[in-house]
Amino acid sequence: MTKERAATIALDYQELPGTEMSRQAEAFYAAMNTRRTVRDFSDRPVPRHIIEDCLRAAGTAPSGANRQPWHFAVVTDPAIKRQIREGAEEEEKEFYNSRAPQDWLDALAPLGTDEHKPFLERAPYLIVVFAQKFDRDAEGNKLKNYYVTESVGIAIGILIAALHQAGLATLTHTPAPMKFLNSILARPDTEKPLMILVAGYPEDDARVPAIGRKPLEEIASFHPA
Ligand code: IYR
Repeated sequence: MTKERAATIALDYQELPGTEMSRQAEAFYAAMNTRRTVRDFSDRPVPRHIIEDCLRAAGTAPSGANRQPWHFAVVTDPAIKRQIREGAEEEEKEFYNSRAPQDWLDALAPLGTDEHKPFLERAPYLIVVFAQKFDRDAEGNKLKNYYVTESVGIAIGILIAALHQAGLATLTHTPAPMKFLNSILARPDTEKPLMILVAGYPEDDARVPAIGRKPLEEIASFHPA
């Protein structure tokens, strides 16, 4: 069987003048550098169209074989939020009281986290991100996806950046194991929950850990220097 190449279209691209390029790069870094992981959320509502646009942005992520192997389950219903909180706190209680080795607990100490997750009910949005290990073709046959975790990770990164640019606070929350989310949200077992992205306004008196970021010299090397 011969494989046909996909049809192509001209790339929509506008080169930036050098000064504008520098400005944009600097401004984006400055904006992203104000992002903090927040745990003190306000219950103020956020318009749904804001979340929708941020999800559209997430959906522009590159993905293995362009399979776009992500699903975002967006929860605002208080009863579903309560169920998610109960499921998560059950796992977290296990984690903090027995499952986590001491070195992991020590690593988490600066963050001040524990098994109580009130933000799962208080924040206006819980975006549960599922990775689709398989697709279904028109006949319902399983179709393998590729680089699924990488692809969904990139989409989540773009989603976090989009929500931050829209002026919202986020928290990446990963209770483990997360299988309970498939049943609460009626997602098929071909999908694996990767994370709960909590989104909303921060509480007026929100506080965050006094921790910093590694400098460029520590996170990058140039060849040649
Ligand atoms: N999932 C737990 C523990 C936790 C683990 C890591 I690694 C963190 O960076 C933060 C928390 C919790 O959410 O409390």
